[in-house]
Amino acid sequence: MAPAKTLTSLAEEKTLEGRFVRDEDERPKVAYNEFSSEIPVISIAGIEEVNGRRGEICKKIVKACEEWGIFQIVDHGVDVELVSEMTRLSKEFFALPPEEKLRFDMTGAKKGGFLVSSHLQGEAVQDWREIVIYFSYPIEKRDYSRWPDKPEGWRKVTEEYSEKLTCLASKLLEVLSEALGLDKQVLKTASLEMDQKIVVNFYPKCPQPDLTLGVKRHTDPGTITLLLQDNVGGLQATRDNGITWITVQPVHGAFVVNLGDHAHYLSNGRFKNADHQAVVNSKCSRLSIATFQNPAQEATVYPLKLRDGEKSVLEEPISYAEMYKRKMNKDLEMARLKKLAKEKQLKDLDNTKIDAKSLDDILA
Ligand SMILES: O=C(O)CCC(=O)C(=O)O
Ligand SMILES: [Fe+2]
Repeated sequence: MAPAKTLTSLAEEKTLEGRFVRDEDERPKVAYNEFSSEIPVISIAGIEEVNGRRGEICKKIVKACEEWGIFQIVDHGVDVELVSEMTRLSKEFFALPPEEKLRFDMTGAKKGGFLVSSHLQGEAVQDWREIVIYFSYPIEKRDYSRWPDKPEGWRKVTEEYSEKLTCLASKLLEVLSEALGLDKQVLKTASLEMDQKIVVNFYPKCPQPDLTLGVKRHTDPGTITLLLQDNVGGLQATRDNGITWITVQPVHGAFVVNLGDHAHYLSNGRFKNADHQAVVNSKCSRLSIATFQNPAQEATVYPLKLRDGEKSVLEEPISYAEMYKRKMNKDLEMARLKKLAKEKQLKDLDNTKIDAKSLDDILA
């Protein structure tokens, strides 16, 4: 049998395998390290002090949600030591030999584990990344057999990290709920029992980074995502439908907060769902840890409040499962149309050749 292949081995090759090469219009437009400071970095120290800093912090968060659907937070209270342990263990996992990582191979719809790229959307081109996924909440749905047992200490640290990040996400949802003129628990309650999924992304250095993406352009489907990134850079955002991009400046100890489709719909479009992607580079690998807070499958997706005369962005209330299905189908349809357009282009090119040939015949 051929030796098991992960991306880490492909990183040493001179050229990029065809399955990672993106169409020209999808390729990176801005460098991984050309940082922009457009995304605000907000200190949330004192967020709980109703008669203190809370009002001022909330204003900044809400403005960022209306403009970008992305902001960064510092002074969030998650222990630095915990964050650095989580990072260390993640790096150690990806440095394991391929056969060790592939013991947790997630292909075949297994609930959690290791994947090369993420080929979940039935698309032809793959992302340049390796990932580990855990489903951490609700607790009774945890399947520890899908959590890596190496490196030592992984489970304990991950459990603690999951818990702390759920609390932090809840605090942020309270702010957003109040900003919508609702009681602070409403946004969270709308998720029924909130799910949490952690995706650890490892992007090995890439032989031809200009031709590919670490994660293709997307919006996260859920409510809110807390992303921890190292100091390399690669997260990019657009707010003009992919025409211009900015690279988010890595800030040590910060979490990047992304709003997802669920929050966008519940706020009736007032909050943006962050349109983003990750690019890679040829110099070094990059690590990011995305913690997704998602509603339960049966939670209802519909604006929580409509002002007088305001029209809903959704025609009817749907379940989160239905919202997700429609999103996936739309992605697949886009991929199909793109493929058709490409085939037509090739065919037209062939016909031009035939036409030129007949012209030669006539002239002969
Ligand atoms: O690694 C990053 O910067 C982005 C990852 C991401 O968008 C995701 O995992 O959904
Ligand atoms: Fe994302």
